Amino acid sequence: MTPRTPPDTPPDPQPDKPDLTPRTPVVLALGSNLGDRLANLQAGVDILGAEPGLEDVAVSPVYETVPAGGPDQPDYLNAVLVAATSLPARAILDRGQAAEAARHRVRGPRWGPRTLDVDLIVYGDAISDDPDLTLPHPRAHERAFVLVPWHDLDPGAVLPGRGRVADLLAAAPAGGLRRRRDARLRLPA
Ligand code: A4P
Ligand code: MG
Repeated sequence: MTPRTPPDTPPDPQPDKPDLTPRTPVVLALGSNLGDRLANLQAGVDILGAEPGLEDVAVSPVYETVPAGGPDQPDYLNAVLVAATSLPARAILDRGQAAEAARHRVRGPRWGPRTLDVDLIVYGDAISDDPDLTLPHPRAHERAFVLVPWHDLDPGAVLPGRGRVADLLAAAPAGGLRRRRDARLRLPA
């Protein structure tokens, strides 16, 4: 006979289940040198974090940086976001490109000015030479505007295949970078 449960009996307590979803550490770099640069970076952070999939998000201080390469163009604001994700790398790239589109980015000359650039710097220890998604980002190791804010967030960070960010930083061209203490990014709403 099936035992009858009285209607007022509470359900068996469920032991708290650990969340076993695998998470991959990710690092994204954001840059803007057109329009309201800080608003563009903030929109990038907000759009990246708007849907589930990025956890433990942290955003770096903001830096004013001299353009690297490309035509004559205004200075950039740059920042870095780190997180842990359950999403595939491609989905993160898609989110970054959706954020660029939302800020009406127009693709001009290579390394030219832009309202918002979102680059996927590192996805775990993945290494890929796919031109649509090269990992780690092929120029991150030599760019102070990526390494400095990343190091601010994680002084022990390692760039797969390249070594410790602290060491890369020592070798990267110094200068052309000024911390903007008056400009701060909020975590995604
Ligand atoms: N792509 C491949 N791998 C990646 C990746 N890891 N992350 C592909 C993001 N995109 C990746 O990108 C071109 C193509 O790269 C995309 O189709 C994507 O599938 P894009 O954003 O359209 O063009 P881009 O950003 O001009 O090209 P590129 O070569 O990625 O430029 P960089 O290296 O990002 O440099 N100076 C300062 N101070 N601050 C800056 O932020 N940024 C740049 C852009 C140049 N100078 C700068 C700054
Ligand atoms: Mg880019």
